[in-house]
This record gives sequence, structure tokens and C-alpha cells, in this order.
Amino acid sequence: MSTSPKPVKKVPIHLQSAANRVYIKNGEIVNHDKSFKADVYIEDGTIKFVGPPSEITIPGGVRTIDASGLLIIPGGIDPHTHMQLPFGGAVAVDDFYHGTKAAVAGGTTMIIDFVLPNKHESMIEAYDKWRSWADPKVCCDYGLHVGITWWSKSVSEELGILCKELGVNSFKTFMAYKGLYQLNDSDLLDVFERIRQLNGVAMVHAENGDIIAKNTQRLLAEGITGPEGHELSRPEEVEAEAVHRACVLAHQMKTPLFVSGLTSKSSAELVGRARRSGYCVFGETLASSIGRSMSGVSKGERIYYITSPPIRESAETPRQLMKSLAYDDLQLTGSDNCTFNKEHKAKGKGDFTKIPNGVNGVEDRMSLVWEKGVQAGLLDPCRFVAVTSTNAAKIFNIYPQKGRIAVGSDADIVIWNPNATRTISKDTHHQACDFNIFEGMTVHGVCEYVLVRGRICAENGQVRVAEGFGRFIPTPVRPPFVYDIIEGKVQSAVQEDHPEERQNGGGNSVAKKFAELDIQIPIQEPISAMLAGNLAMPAEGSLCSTPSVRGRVDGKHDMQQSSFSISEELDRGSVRSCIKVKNPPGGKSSGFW
Ligand code: URQ
Ligand code: ZN
Repeated sequence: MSTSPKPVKKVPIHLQSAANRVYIKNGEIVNHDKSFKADVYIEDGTIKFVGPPSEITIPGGVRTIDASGLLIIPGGIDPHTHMQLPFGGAVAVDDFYHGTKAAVAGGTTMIIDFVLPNKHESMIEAYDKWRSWADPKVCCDYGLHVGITWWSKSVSEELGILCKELGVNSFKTFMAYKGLYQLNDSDLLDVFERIRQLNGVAMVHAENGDIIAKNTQRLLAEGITGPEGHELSRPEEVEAEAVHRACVLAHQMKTPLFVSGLTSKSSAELVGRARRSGYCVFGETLASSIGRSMSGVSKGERIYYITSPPIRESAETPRQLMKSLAYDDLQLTGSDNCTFNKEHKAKGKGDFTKIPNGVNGVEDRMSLVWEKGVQAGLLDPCRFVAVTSTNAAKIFNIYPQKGRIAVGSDADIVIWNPNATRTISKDTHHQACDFNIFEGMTVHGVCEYVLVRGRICAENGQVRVAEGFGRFIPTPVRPPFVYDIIEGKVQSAVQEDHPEERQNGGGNSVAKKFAELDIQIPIQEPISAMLAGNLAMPAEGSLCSTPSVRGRVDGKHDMQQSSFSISEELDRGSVRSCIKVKNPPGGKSSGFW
């Protein structure tokens, strides 16, 4: 019997002062629905004040950041990452530490990763495994989607536990990866039906896996074994067919659907058409697809760009997808960050089916969307915030805790320099992989500061993160921005119907009932407009074309008062707040730790 004391588990101690007080002045705040000049005061990881400097008195010892000429935006939310994923006979090299450090360096302050159980593995055991990987390592907050890689009564029961007890509201299905993750239509219908029953969000990787398998067999038999075989096996129409089918299956089950990783104009247009037909569907595209195409990539280099769905050949595709984001055919951007080193990719030399799928994107997503969207004149800054942060927060039901600069929201904040540029390179990126698919690209949009729950983690090019500082963020079921429409509580104006139909409830049966009873349903602007903030005329002097003025913080705030209390509702157009600040525990803070 050992007598030596059991080693005490080393828990990282985060050197945070009790106050964590930061004041950001002279900046332009950009939310998804408006932009305006205001100062921001942060304490203990939460935004406590947003307003003019005349309305707040700052005590000494608070770290002050001058954001003159800079934008203050919500930290990016990347809803699609695969850190340290075991896949294709390798393990993705960006683990939850390097991957989230890179995320923070690029202005993303929350990721939503994927639990991908093996077939016949318990969903909950897989969830526990992912939690054990992520919790000790993440440098920023994170959430989890769970992949439904097989289906049975037991899986259906586990979905209920994941929703009710484990903070999961979104479940990924695959129409590709035959034999590994792929489900058939019958199982997809059962899965979507169960997700609807739980008020969750269904997600789909939409490529027709049967066509891919057939094409792959033929290509290999014809001796086409190089990386070019990857895209040849899954051309755009193989994605578009699955996108359409997924939308119909989900619509028939009345289940909200998130189509992840769209890579082509044809697929984006299908999602836009489904939305205008009243389907509750959201489309995501990726940093890799809006950042570049395969045009001009040499045969020998192609092996490093293999991801699924593939980066498309046409040089037109990135701009077409960015326009889809601008038109609101697509609602958000992810990275699908799943990185392998060159040696791993080389395993597929001579057989493209052996190349582990996945590329980088988590660090460069924000700058790429700014460069290809705002700098290119296709997005305004508000829409940039919508598609890189807010829409993900709303769809996965963590808004406005995340995805907004507002009193009461988490202080996940990026101070963004829209005019600065940086050149992307493996030599300077913070990712663990030994190459970067955007190598040599110069992009506008640079983070001058990144705050993760009030902690300054990136400052003028220096990244100082704390391993394990991030938290798991539960994503509750029934996101109102999704389910209010599904349940007919509001009628979405994006749905094309005739004006008279619209008066008596349009195509919506609940709305029809209300019409018979002469109950007026508030005609709510389309979910996408709400998500994107395209609700009202531009506010005076706004940077964005589609803001709506939602009221402002009122009342004088003297920071020297006895105790800090906030009586302000989270930013729902709230106007009143009363803010008094005590001196930090133990007297004045000695400065920002
Ligand atoms: O398909 C996915 O999303 C996972 C398995 C990562 N691999 C990829 O090619 N994107
Ligand atoms: Zn993925």
C-alpha cells in the first residue's frame, strides 16, 4: 500500500486580478444591426457599460485602450472546427490548445467543435471523450455539436440526454463518407424527426456519398489516383443534389436545418431558394471556399488542399459565395479547421482516397471574410459581424451572451484595424500545421487586441493565451430565432407568397388558424434579416447600410459608487441601466494584471 501522498492534480491557475477591469475608448462599435461611437467598460469578463465617455467616470488602475480609428466588434464565433480529430488514419495536428490559440490570434473567441462517434459508439461516451480533450486545453470558450454517425433507439435516447443534461442542441448528419458516417434517407428522416421533437437544430454535410463511392471506384480503375481524383469524384452537382435532398427531408419533418460547408454557387442558390420558399434552413460556407480556389495550384501541391466538400476549381467561386453571403442566401462562415501536416497528406500519394481530408482556416477566417467581403465592397461591417459571429450565436442559442457588444454580454471583443494588412504564412501563423493553404495572401483586417471574457489575449501582434482558460458553453434547445418561425409564432417575410395570402396567414397553417380567428400575427422580418439586422434605415453616421437604432444606454454612471450592480436587461433594445462601481476588492486595483 503506497504511503506517499497522492500527487495533487495540477490545475492551471489563471493569474486574473479580482477586477479584470478594462476601458476601451474612442472606438466605433459594430454589431450586426448597427454601428456607433461609444466607449466600453469591462469588469470580471462581462461588458458593464457601453456609452459616451461623458456618462462614466473611470477610477484609477483600470487598463485603458485607445481604439481611435479602430472598430470594436464581437469576437468571431467559428461554428465548424475539428480540433485533434482522429480521421483518415491520422489525428488532426491542431489540438484544442493550438487550435484555439490560433483562433484567438485571428479574432475568433469561440469555436463550436464536433463530437464524431465511431459507428456503434455511445454518443455520450464520445461526448465525454471530447470534453476530456478540450476542457484542459481550450484558450477560448467552446461548444459542441454531436455527430449522428449511426442510428438506433439507444442513439435516439442519448440525444434526449445530450439536449436535456449536457448542453447540446445541434446534431450533425453526414450524407457522405459511405461506411464511416453516412446515413441513408430513412435514417435521416428519423434523426430529423427526433431532433425536431427535442427542439434542436439538425446539421448536415451535404454530398451524395453513393455517387462519390461509385465515381471513386471508376476513377481508381481508370488509373486516376492523384489528388485531382478527389474533386473529380465529387463535382458541384454531387453537393447540390444532396443539399436539395437534405432541405426537403428536413422540411418534411418540420426540422430546422443548418447546411454546413457549402462550397459552390449552385448549392448556395439552392439554400436561398429553399429559404424563400419558407424552409427553415441556414447555409454556412468556409474560409477555404471564400478564401481561394484550386485555380493555378500545381499538380504536385494539390494533395495539401484536399478537404470535403472540395475547394472548387473555378476562380469565380470565392466571389460568388461571398455574394451569396451578401444576399443572405448564406448566413454564416466557418473554417472546418481539420489540419494535417504534409507527411500525413503524403500518405495519399498514389491513392487519393488515403489523403486525410481537411485544411486550416480557424486563424485566417476573419481576415479572409473582411478582405473578400468588406474590402471587396460586397459586405458592410455589420454584415461582416453577422456572418462571422452573431448569426452563429443566434442559431445555436447563445445570443446575446455571445455575438454582441452590449451590456451584460461576455467581453469577447476584438479591436479591429480595417486598414491594416497582414500576409498569411505558415512561418507566422499560430496553427500547429506545417503549411497554410492561404500562403502568401495579403489581407486587410488585423486584430489589434483580442479580449477573451475580458482577458487581453492578443495585443499588437503578441498572443498571450492561457491553456484551459476557455469554458464549455452549453447551447440550449429551442433557439427563438429559429423556432419562432418553425412554430408559426411569427411569419417570415422572406417566404415568397401573394399579398392577400400573407394577410390570411400565407402558407403557414398556424398563421391560417390565427387569420380565421382574426388574430393578427406580428409580421416579423425574415429570420435572415433579423439575424443580419437588415431591419431598418441606416442610423445617422453609421458605417453600415442596415442598422437599426435600438435605443442607447441612459443615465449618468459614477464608477466610484459603493457597489457595482447592473439592472439592465441584456441588450434587447434596452435603454435604462444603473451602474455603480465599487473599488475592486482590497482597494484600488494595481493595474490590469
Ligand atoms: O467532413 C468533415 O467535416 C470532417 C470529417 C473534416 N474533414 C473535411 O474534409 N472537412
Ligand atoms: Zn467539418
